[in-house]
Amino acid sequence: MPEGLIVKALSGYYYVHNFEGGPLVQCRGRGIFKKRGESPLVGDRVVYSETENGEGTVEEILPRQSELIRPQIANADLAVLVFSVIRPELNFILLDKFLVHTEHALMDAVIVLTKMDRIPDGEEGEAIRRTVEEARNLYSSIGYQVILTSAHDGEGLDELRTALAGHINMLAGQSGVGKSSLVNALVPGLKLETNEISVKLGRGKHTTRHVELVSIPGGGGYMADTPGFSQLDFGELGIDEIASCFREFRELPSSCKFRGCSHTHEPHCAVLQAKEQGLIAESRYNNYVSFMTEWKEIKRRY
Ligand SMILES: Nc1nc2c(ncn2[C@@H]2O[C@H](COP(=O)(O)OP(=O)(O)O)[C@@H](O)[C@H]2O)c(=O)[nH]1
Ligand SMILES: [Mg+2]
Ligand SMILES: [Zn+2]
Repeated sequence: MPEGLIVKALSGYYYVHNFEGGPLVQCRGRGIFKKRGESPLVGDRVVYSETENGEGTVEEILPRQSELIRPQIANADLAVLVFSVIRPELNFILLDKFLVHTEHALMDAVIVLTKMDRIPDGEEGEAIRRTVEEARNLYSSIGYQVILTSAHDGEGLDELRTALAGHINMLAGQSGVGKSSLVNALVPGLKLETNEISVKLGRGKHTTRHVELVSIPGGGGYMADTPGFSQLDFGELGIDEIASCFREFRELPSSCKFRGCSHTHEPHCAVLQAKEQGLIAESRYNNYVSFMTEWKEIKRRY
């Protein structure tokens, strides 16, 4: 029986993209799923059978690696963190916050800087280029790929395509940074609306916004058309999880003297020592401290 990937779910139908190509197959789920309390999700790899009317039946959900809730999607394994270099300007606090959340979700991340074509000449432009270089050096030294792009002149798009290949990708980033423009540039013929004003969803309100996966041509993987990580508080994390979501803290060769070390004042703290030695960047450390403060604030409120 053929295998494929669910790219869309709507009104009880699952739309399956066969890895070999061809049109989407409109499928119903097997009755047994309901009985077992299973429900196929966008992003699930499935085995399906073809029925006579040109439709199909999802027969089996292949083992799921992960499941995100907002947007609801299975097997998303790469977060594409989009920041523009100008308008809005690069925001390292937000970047580090996204990275905490992607690490917590066990997703790898690539950092995509957009609007490179928009950097002006002169002093302002030079300052921006310095910041971009700084960001590239810092985050690639931690182990994240950083790609400089422009949806307008095509800079970096081949590199981005290569990074996304073979993954189920999810975009994240503030509104206006160029997420939709980027997807449109990667997928010829697609016309996601740009300059869309994003509607803030009320907390706890279950507005179903269905997510769809767009296949990136040329074996380039899939991209979710709905951005993720929109609610970026630390409510779902434990206090000691924040530090472990900083990749370079987690990967230090030595460990702290005290278990449960908060890496702020304790003697023989490996993180503080690494910071002193310049192995951990000031900006990353400072953001860690402010996230810890924010975490305590949130817990106090609950
Ligand atoms: N100059 C330039 N403008 C861009 C680029 N990418 C996006 N924009 C503009 O930035 C605005 C917001 O883009 P959009 O894709 O809607 O951002 P989103 O909210 O993140 O989806 C639009 O006016 C785009 O035309 C780029 O690479 N270069
Ligand atoms: Mg958009
Ligand atoms: Zn420590």
